Amino acid sequence: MPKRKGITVSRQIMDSQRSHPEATGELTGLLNDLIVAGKIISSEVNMAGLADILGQSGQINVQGEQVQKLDDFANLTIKRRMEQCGYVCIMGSEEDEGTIPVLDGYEGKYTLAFDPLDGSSNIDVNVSIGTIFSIHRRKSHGKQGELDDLLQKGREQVAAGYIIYGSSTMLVYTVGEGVQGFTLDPSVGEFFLSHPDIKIPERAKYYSINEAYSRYWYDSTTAYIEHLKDLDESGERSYSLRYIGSLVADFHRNLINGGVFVYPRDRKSPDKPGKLRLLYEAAPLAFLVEQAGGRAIDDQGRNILDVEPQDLHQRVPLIIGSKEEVNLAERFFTGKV
Ligand code: AHM
Ligand code: MG
Repeated sequence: MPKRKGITVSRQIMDSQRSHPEATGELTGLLNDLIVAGKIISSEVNMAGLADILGQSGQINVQGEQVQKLDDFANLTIKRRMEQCGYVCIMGSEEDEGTIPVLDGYEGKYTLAFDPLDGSSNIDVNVSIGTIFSIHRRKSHGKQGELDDLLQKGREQVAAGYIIYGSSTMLVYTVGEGVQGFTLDPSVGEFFLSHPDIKIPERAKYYSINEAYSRYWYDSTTAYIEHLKDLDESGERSYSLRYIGSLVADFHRNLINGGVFVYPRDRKSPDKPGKLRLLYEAAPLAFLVEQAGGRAIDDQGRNILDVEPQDLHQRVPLIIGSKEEVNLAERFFTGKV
């Protein structure tokens, strides 16, 4: 089906459902409900300063970090809407230690893993933040879903995406047929197709890494980043550094303009494989980047989509972005340079 700029996201989702005669409409329903949750969060994010909702709630989340009020709001908004949507059987959220059941009688055939508000350290300072989501088909046959339904490889995702609350609110998603980007027109409350068939530039303009941790980097990380900082053959500087500290915002910029984002493991916490979580941060973005022509690997050169999840909140070193730069990183990280 042709994708015309300006069509609504519901039209686009319906069109992609029509090209699959076997589809039951459940994924369409799920995405539509998730989008409503995203619009509610977007409106709350925009009101944050005014509504005096900013600031920390004082609670500590399962990752041991301070939970901020908007995180709570986003988490609750998604849980409340999706537990009764009838399309999911179990959920996992960055903010909840265990799995999240759905209401009795509303069990559906999909699972939902999400980071309700990624980039939480940026909430108070008006910097872009976002919601990341990952959808799988359930495997178990009981009534409620099980943890194992969530612990599936990224490769088996049915859909994934994010909503970024930035200078405008955008929804970027894939159902495995390319990547579509929509911009929210807040005056009518609709997402309109603004970025059809997004392709990430093959060469990166930017690299994104937290350089403050460089003293703890392993040699492979240092060598790779030093290589990026070197002048190219013509004596020019090839890259600029951009690091927002919201994965979703760093990823979005790199997706549109070309870039590579690196969050490696380091010497400070050798037992911790980086910071980012596989199920609701790395895997959904890996699905998107692959659909857009890019790549995502861990520091062993493994495709993120092939990493077997063992735990709901599992962390994974992440190298993601433009194909050529990820190929280059792979050579450094796997000792082939
Ligand atoms: P969060 O989910 O609690 O917001 O944490 C994840 C965030 C990512 O958005 C971002 O890329 C990373 O943490 C930044 O971490 P650091 O401050 O260590 O560079
Ligand atoms: Mg996060």
